[in-house]
Amino acid sequence: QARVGWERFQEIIADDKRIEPRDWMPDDYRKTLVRQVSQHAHSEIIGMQPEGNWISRAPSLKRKSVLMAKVQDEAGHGLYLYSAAETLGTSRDETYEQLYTGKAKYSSIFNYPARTWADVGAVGWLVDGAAITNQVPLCRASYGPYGRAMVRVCKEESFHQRQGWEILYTLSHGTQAQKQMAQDAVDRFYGPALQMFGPPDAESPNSQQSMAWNIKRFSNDVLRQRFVDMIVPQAEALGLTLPDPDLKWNEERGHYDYGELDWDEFFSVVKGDGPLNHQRLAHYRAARDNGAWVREAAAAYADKQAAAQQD
Ligand code: FAQ
Repeated sequence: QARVGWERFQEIIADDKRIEPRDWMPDDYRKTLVRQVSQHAHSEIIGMQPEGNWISRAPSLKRKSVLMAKVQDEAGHGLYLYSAAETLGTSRDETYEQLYTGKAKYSSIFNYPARTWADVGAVGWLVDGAAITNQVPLCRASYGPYGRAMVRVCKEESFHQRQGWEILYTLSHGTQAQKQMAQDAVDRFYGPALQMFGPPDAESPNSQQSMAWNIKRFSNDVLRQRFVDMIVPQAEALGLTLPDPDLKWNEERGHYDYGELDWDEFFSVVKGDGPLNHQRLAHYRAARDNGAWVREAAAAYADKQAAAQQD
C-alpha cells in the first residue's frame, strides 16, 4: 500500500500536479507543510498587532475603516491557513496551543513595533509587498488546500500593499515633518522586511527539499532579489530613499546589488530576543484567555441547539 502510495506521490510531484488531503503522502512532506502552514497562520494572527495598535489613532475616519478592514483580512488569512493545517491532520487546538506556549515560530517582522502612523504605511508597502512576493509562487504549491488559500490571500494583500504605498505617498508629499516620518519608517522597516524571505540560501535547511516537493518554487535569496528589484523604482516614485548605500543597478546581472543584511539580528529575533517578542506573545495569550468565556458560551449554545434538534 505504502509503496503504491509513494509511487503515486512521486508521479504527482513529477507531473507538477496537486496532492490533496486524502492522497497518501510521506510523513516528512506532511510535517514540513504543517510547519510552514502553521507558521504562516501564526504570522497572520500575530501580524494583526502592530497595525491593530493604530486603529484607534488613525488620522481620519476613512483611514480607520480601511485599517480595520485590513486587520480583519489578516485574521481571515490566519483562519484559512489554520483550516489548511487541519486538512493535514493537525487540530486547531494543537496549533493554537503551540503558539500559546511559545513553541511555534511566526514571522520575525512582527516583533518590531509600529511606532508612528507612517509605520502603518511601511508595513503595508514593505511587509505586505514582501509577503506577496513570497506568496504568489505559493499559489502553485503542490499541496492543494495551501495553494488555493494563497490565491485569495494574495488578492487581498495586493490591496494592502497599495494601501500602504498610498499612506507613504501622502506623507512624502506632505509637510517636511511628514516626509521625514515616512523616511524614518522606511529606514526602520527595510532591513527586517528583506529578512522576511528567510535566511540566505546557504543557511536555509528546508529550502532544497521544499523546492523538490514543489512547495516552495524559488529559494529565499531569489525571492528577496525579486523584491528588491521591485521596490527600488517604487521608492523613487515615493520620493523616499532605501537605507542601503550598497544598493545599485548591476548591468551584468540585470538586478540591483544590495548590501549584507544584519543576520545576527535576524537569528536573535527568530530565537525570541527581538524588540517585542515577549509583548506580542503576552498580548496573544491575554486575548485568548479573555476570550475563553465566549468560546465556552458558543460551545454550550451549539450543544443546546444540537440537543434541541434531537428531541
Ligand atoms: N521569521 O529553511 P528556512 C504576512 C525560520 S505573512 C521567523 O529557509 P523555510 C502577511 C524557518 O521557519 C508572513 N522564522 O525555512 C501580513 C525555519 O525554522 P524551522 C509570513 C523564519 O520554511 C502582512 C528556519 O528559519 N509568511 O506577512 C523566518 O524553507 C502584514 C530556517 O529557514 C509566510 O510564512 C522569518 N522571517 O523558508 C500580515 C510565508 N524565515 O521551521 C500582517 C510562507 C525563516 O525549521 C501584516 N512561508 N524562518 O524551525 C515560507 O515561504 C517559508 O516558510 C519561509 C522560510 C520563506 C518564511
